[in-house]
Amino acid sequence: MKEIKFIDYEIRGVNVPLKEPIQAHIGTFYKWPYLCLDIKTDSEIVGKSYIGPYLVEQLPSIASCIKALSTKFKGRVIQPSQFYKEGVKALSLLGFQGIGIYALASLDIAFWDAHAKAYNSPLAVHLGGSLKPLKAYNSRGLWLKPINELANDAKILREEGGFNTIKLRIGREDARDDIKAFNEVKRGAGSDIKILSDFNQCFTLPEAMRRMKMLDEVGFEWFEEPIKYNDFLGCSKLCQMISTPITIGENFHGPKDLKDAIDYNACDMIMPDLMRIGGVSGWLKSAAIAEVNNMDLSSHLFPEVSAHLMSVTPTADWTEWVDWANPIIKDPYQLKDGHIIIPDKPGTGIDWNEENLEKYAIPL
Ligand code: SMN
Ligand code: MG
Repeated sequence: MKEIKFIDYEIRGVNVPLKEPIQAHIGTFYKWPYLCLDIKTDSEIVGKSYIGPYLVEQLPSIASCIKALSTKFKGRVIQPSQFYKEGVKALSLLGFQGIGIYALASLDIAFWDAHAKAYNSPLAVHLGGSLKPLKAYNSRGLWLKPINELANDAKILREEGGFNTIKLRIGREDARDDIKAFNEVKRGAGSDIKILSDFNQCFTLPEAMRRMKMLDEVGFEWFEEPIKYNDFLGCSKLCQMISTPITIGENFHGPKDLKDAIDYNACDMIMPDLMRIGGVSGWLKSAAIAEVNNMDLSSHLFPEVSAHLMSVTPTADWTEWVDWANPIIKDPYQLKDGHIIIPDKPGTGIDWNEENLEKYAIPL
């Protein structure tokens, strides 16, 4: 074991082109923005993290929030859990939600990476887990695009990682088109493919009631975010009437939101997002809450660090795979038979592809 001190940090912004544009009810994106953080220590160890806060124009405000929060920790021995506790306390004056928690997550992930590196362990092992591959679904496609393209896309998505599960974005104007889309995915990827679905909050509650009843028997493995993300009461009504499991969670800002959703019976399963839940520390607290509530937990985006965390999540279900950050990662994570392989390297195993960080750089 080695005690290491946090000395300084470097933060870089990038906007990375996507192989295929994202077309969802939350928007159309051709590029995906990231903030890449390097925590410098008094040793050779550098803690690294990335967050992807959706809105490229907000990167500078989040970067300045990281700067303000980081001053608390400078010159101190890195203790991620203690730092998280102090970070949350600091946010009580800014607000626990939004860019404050994104900034805290960015620091927290990098501190945990450095801490695991100081013990020369992969993060998953450092936290008490293993390098066992995690079952994953492919989520990097099947957007709200012409239905006649979905069969071919689904075949490609299945084959590129040996996946048996993929996610389809739904909530088309005509519900019959969602059913057609489902059938096209089955036709292209094979009748044994499992299909998750995501509405991305496109309905009002009455619309969701009508539409989800029509789709309930189609065979989707889950329905994701049918209505506004924080309408827990509305979600609980949907859970009462729909038999397909309903999942929410990518918009939980911190573990308290996750607890509230469970208390409301707002979902049948949950899917926190590493950035919004508060990084590694926020995740670990959420995983404990999920465990005592017998609630299956899947991950949202950030497949690399999420894979480490799913390894220590008692109710771990699906790890979401997207390859959007691959261009900025030196050795992108590998897939095998529909599973994500955690690299046998100290920390998270994330190092930068410096050439592409420069190529896609945007000023902060
Ligand atoms: C999603 C995430 C990021 C961009 C578009 C859509 C989606 C998901 O909600 O769960 O993957
Ligand atoms: Mg979603």
